[in-house]
Amino acid sequence: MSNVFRVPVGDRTWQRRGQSAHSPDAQGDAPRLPGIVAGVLAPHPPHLLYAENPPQNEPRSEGGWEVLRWAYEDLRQRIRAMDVDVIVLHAPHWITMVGHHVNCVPNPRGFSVEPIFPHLLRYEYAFHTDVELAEAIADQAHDDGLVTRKMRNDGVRVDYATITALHLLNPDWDIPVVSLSANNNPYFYSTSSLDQMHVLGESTRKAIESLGRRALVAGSNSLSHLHWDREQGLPEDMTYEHAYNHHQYRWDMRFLELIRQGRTRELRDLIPEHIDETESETKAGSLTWMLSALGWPEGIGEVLAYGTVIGTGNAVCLWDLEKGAR
Ligand code: 2X7
Ligand code: FE2
Repeated sequence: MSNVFRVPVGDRTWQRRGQSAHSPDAQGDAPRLPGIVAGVLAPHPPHLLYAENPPQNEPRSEGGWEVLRWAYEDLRQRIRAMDVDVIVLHAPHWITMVGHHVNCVPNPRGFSVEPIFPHLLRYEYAFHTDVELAEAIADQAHDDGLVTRKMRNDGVRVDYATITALHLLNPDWDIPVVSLSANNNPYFYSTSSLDQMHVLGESTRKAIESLGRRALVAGSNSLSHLHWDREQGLPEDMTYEHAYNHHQYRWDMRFLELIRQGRTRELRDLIPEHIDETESETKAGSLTWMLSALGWPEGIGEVLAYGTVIGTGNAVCLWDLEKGAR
C-alpha cells in the first residue's frame, strides 16, 4: 500500500474477501483499497434537515443555515467519489447508560421525531445495516475490554441525530450503515472522560479491517454547545442566528485552526479543554471515537464550513486518508 495515498493507520495485512486489495476500481483510477477511507465531523442539528425539505420529513421550511448545508452538499459528492461499502456513525442522542450499543437490526425503519423540536423533524426513515460489521465491532469492543451490547430490537426508534447526520451525508440512503450509541456512563461524574472512546475507535478500525470493508467513519457532534432557550418566530429566520457569545466562538475557532492545519496531536489534547470552556458536544465522544478510528492522522484535515444553529457552533470537517489518490 502506498503511503502517498493513505496515512497508515494500523496493520493492514488482510485483504478484502474475493477482491485483490490492489485492483483498480471500475473507473480504472485509484485502487479501491479496503479499510477506513475517511473520517468526517458531521453535525446533526435537526434544523439542517428541516431546511432541506426532503420528502421524508413532514415539516416544511423556507431554507436557512445554507453555508453548513452547502458544505454537506460538497461532502456528499466527495463521499460518492470515495465509493465506500459502509458508513459507520457515532451520534450522541442514542444515549445508553450501560455500555456501548451497536444497532444490529438489518432494516431499521420507522418515524423519528425530535423531542425538543418536533415541529422541525418528523422523519420517515428506512435504511440497511451492515449487520456483519455491526456484530464484528461489538465483538471486537468486547474483546478490547468495553461493555457492549448488540441491539436487536426491531421496533426501537432511531434517534434524530443519527437520522439527521445520515440523511445529510447520504440522502439516497443507498450505502449500508452501522450505528453506534453514545455511552453516557464514563463521563457521568466527570466533564470530559473520553478514554473509552479511544478504545472504541480502535476496536471499530480493527473490525473494519478484519472484514475488509471500505468505510467512512462519521462522528456526529456540534462544537460549542450553549444555545438559546426561546425560539423567535420563524425558526429559519437567519437574522436571529449568531454565536452564543464571543468566548464560545473564539474557542471554536481555536479548535478549527488545529484541524485546518492538520495538527491532530494538539487537537487531541485540546478536546477536553474545549469541552470545559464551551460545553462542547464532543463530550459525548463521537469526534474522539472517529479520530481514534482514523489513528489520529497528522497533516490532514479540512474544515468545509462553520456555522451556528440556535447559537451552538457546528463544523463540517473531513479527514480524507486517500486525498490525492482520486
Ligand atoms: O442536537 C442538537 C444539537 N447538537 C445542536 C443544536 C440544536 C439542536 O440539536
Ligand atoms: Fe446534539
